[in-house]
Amino acid sequence: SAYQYGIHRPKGYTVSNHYNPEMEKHHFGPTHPMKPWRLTLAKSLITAFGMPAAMDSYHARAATHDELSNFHAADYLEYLATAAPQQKPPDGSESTDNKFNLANPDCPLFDGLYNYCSMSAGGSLDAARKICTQASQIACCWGGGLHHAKKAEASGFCYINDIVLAILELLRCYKRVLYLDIDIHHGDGVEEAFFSTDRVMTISFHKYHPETFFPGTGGLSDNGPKSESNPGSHHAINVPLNDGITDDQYGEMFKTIVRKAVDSFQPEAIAMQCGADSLGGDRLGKFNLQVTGHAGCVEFVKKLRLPLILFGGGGYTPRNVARAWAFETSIAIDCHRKIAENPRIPDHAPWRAEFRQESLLPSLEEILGEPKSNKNTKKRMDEIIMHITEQLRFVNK
Ligand code: V1P
Ligand code: CA
Ligand code: ZN
Repeated sequence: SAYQYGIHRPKGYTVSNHYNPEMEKHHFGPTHPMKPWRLTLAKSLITAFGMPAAMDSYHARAATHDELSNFHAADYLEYLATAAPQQKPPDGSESTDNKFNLANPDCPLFDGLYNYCSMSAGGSLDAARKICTQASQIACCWGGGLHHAKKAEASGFCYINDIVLAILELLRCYKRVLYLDIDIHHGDGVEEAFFSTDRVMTISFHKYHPETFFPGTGGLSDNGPKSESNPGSHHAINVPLNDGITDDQYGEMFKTIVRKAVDSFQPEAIAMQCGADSLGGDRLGKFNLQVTGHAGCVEFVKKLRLPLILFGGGGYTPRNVARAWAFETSIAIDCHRKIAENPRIPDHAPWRAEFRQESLLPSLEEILGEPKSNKNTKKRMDEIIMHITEQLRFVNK
């Protein structure tokens, strides 16, 4: 099918894909929204359209305990590696589980948890190393992107922060790294990890509604600890959005803000979390983005021609998550125009019936049912851009 679609290696640069299919076998529990099986569907589309012919595919190894300890606390890792699945905290009493925020409905202890986490991180670390040695110019790790994990705490379906680990690796060879996060949730774990350095700028776009929407952080004026002595001051950018944002509005915000940030910060590499829960019809998300709108952000970033890692992240309607990450892979290898011309999912795609519509790029109505009403005003979007423009005055490199 690579032949059928005319898919070949892009000229002048190399793309790599870092993935361990063992990840698919892990289950958070029957009612939990995080389904590693969405990775199976993404793989189905990527292979059915013949994309592996155009990139270097690496079987991601598991990250070592030592590698994980570059960010995470030793006692937390120790506990993650040894905690028994389904362990219930004793009634009413404080337990170790509470200390690390484990064994709650968001972050259950499941069978093989430590393996799952270390494979996710292994892929992201491999990706970062290929970017460092310039063996790849774009590296994809759709099994990564777990942006909420903290140094010694699990949070929001994330246990190990593979993104922080990968950025730490990038910082060995690049002076400044820009982190972009289009998951519908605030990228709080990554933001916090780099609060005190001016070598990483973080920008998260997210739904912000502190009382009702997880994690409740990431307001427009939350730009990290501000002090004369903190070089990281002003380097955390937040774009708080409301329900129902559309492709046009989101794309405009994304391009305007990223363009300005790149001009001021002058990054040498980019790490981008592509959480697909910002798509319309997501089980947890509330935005109206289509696959083409979501992927338009990736295309814009690719055109900056900086070394780039693409991570997965959230995404809770598996068939659409798979569509987004497959189409974004096609952008990386520059065959998205060919695929958009004939987006019909090939007959031989594994699990084809699971995709419901035949198209890789179904319309908003097809993936959404009813679109959410758009609660984002032009006035508020302008205020956000104004605030960020002011903030960036402090960041001239
Ligand atoms: O809202 C919460 C917690 C529960 N409240 C006490 C606060 N948790 C959310 C977590 C969302 C995590 C998103 C992760 C990511 O950014 C990156 C991978 O996408 C939550 C939700 C929700 N609707 O926001 N947890 C659950 N739903 C949930 C539902 C069923 C079973 C387990 C968890
Ligand atoms: Ca985000
Ligand atoms: Zn999310």
